[in-house]
Amino acid sequence: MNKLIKQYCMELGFDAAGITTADGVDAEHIEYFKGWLDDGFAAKMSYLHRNIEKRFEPGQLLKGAKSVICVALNYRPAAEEIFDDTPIRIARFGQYEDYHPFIKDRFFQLAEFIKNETGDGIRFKACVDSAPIAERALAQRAGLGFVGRNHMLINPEMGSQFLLGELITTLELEPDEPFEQIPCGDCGRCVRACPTGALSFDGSFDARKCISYLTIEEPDDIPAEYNNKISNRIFGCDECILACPHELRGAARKNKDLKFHPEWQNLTPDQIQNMTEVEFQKIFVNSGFIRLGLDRLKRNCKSSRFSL
Ligand code: B12
Ligand code: SF4
Ligand code: SF4
Repeated sequence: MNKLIKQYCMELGFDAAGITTADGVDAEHIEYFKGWLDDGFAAKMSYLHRNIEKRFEPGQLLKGAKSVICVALNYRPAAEEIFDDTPIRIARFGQYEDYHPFIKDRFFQLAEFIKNETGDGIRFKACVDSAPIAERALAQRAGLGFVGRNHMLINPEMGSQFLLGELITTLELEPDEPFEQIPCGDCGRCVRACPTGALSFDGSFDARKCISYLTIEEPDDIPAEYNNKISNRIFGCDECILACPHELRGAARKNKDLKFHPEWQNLTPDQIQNMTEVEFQKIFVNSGFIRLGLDRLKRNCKSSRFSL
């Protein structure tokens, strides 16, 4: 059954799939996560303080859960799709249509496929990003990669430009071997590449300083001290990913169904400042920008940042 499921995941356009049990995540992850919250590193992401038990216990999200099917969707653009020196910079994942419904749709197809193979009675819960679930920890346990000093789940063959999703199920499946940690050792490229000092050599990560947090999650004004460090990044940041030597081997995405809009980076800050709500909805339809909203997008395009 595992082989059939993984084959079907590839047919659905995922780039890797692994299976783990629905057992709770190791206590050290819970401790690490709680310590991270206590240190204030989660900034204003209050939702991370809620549902802590669910986050580490897939069985709390689906009664009777036995297994978790973890998938990775490669979003690395091909070399010819990458534009430099654009007026604004958008993190690569943000240049695509919203990946949440995209992965969920494929999970619904996967669930149908499994039901057809096993008979009715099996139940499922599809999780992509927004569910309270420790995605990187489960993906590591399902054999998809290890967590690097940059906090990304890294697969030595793919790098880390991939998105994660989990299909929790009541079906009992043979779990894969967890991915063994590859030590980062003396390498600290991600730490040095981070424009704001959000990452530290000791492995800590402070979301309050992270450009991805400041441009996507921060609800209020962005502290002016970050202006020149954020520069023309208006949605997310990729520096700690691109600096990682594990990125060198990764191939470009195979799945071209996830709509890609690198041309958004040719919008100028002035065009965004003058954009109406109707124009915003039309340009960014079905993308992560809709959740950000036009007001915060304009905030991210403050002229003070572009003149530095
Ligand atoms: C909150 C969040 C953010 C926050 C905080 C980021 C962070 N590092 O925590 C912000 C807004 C800053 C953010 C940014 C980004 N995010 Co984000 N984010 C999430 C979310 C919703 C929760 C992550 C979380 O629980 N953070 C809390 C910290 C403590 O968890 P963690 O760093 O993942 O560490 C866990 C383990 O790795 C482990 N661990 C880590 N270090 C150590 C050390 C020790 C000693 C131990 C024991 C354990 C341990 O313990 C933790 C608990 O299990 C997940 C989706 C999800 N539901 O999981 C996506 C997710 C992690 N994000 C994702 C992405 C793509 C990004 C960005 C690359 C987007 C961008 N280009 O701007 C950046 C990357 C920034 C970075 N270097 O992490 C992907 C990552 C895919 C991958 N290959 O790893 C996810 C999985 C979403 C998805 N479904 O694909 N994100
Ligand atoms: S996403 Fe950017 S700001 Fe955030 S930790 Fe990585 S390099 Fe630093
Ligand atoms: S850049 Fe170096 S230290 Fe950072 S995650 Fe990659 S291997 Fe680890």
